Amino acid sequence: MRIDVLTIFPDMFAPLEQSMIGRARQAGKLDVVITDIRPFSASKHKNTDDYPFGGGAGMLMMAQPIMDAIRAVAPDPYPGKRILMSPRGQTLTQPLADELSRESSLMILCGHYEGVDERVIEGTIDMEISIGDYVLTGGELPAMVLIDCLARKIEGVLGSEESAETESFAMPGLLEYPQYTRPRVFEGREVPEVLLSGDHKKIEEWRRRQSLLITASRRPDLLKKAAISEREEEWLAENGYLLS
Ligand code: 4F9
Repeated sequence: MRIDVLTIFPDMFAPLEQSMIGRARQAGKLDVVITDIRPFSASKHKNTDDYPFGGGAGMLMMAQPIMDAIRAVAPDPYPGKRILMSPRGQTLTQPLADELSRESSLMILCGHYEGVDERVIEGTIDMEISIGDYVLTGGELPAMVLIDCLARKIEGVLGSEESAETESFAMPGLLEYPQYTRPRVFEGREVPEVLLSGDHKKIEEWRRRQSLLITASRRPDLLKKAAISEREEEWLAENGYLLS
């Protein structure tokens, strides 16, 4: 997958050189190209922002530098989706990430200041994506969240064990059960006995029930969409969690 990122802060994308994403890029499984918008500015001082017509607080990203940057990196017609990270976009969910992961090319524009000249959006943006209902200083961190979410869907980016797990816990699903590693006792806290029993059927049942309880208590909204049996629903009710 090829991802073009347009930003006025290219150095913010250093985290994408680390860890699994860094390795995926090194291995040629993921091609992320960061383009600095500023050199495309036609103004003497390479400005990328200006005051909004009609007044109001803050500055807007100007159309010209962005449009010229897009024309430089994105073929026309564009073979994938051109995305603006924006609080007014559709919320990023696992199903949306799954859908986007099937594209061969994506372009991600990182908004800044108080927004982007609307004519950029009309002319070149296919979709706006938000990572949640909060305001940030810019779209760079949201872009990295989206890229991370897409990268782990690419074949060979995750270890084989992790990818297998992804399938059974794909969102919207149940939240993860508690996990423990050595030592058996840490600062007086013991690992639940069942996990040391070697009885795999019992362990699976314990884990499933823990997932059900944690999801029912913290995210009952997820539980309504999850595939759970009638018996499990009854068991949850016995434990004080009634699904309406
Ligand atoms: C973008 C917030 C996507 C949430 C961009 C300020 C943003 C954002 N999701 N906030 N610029």
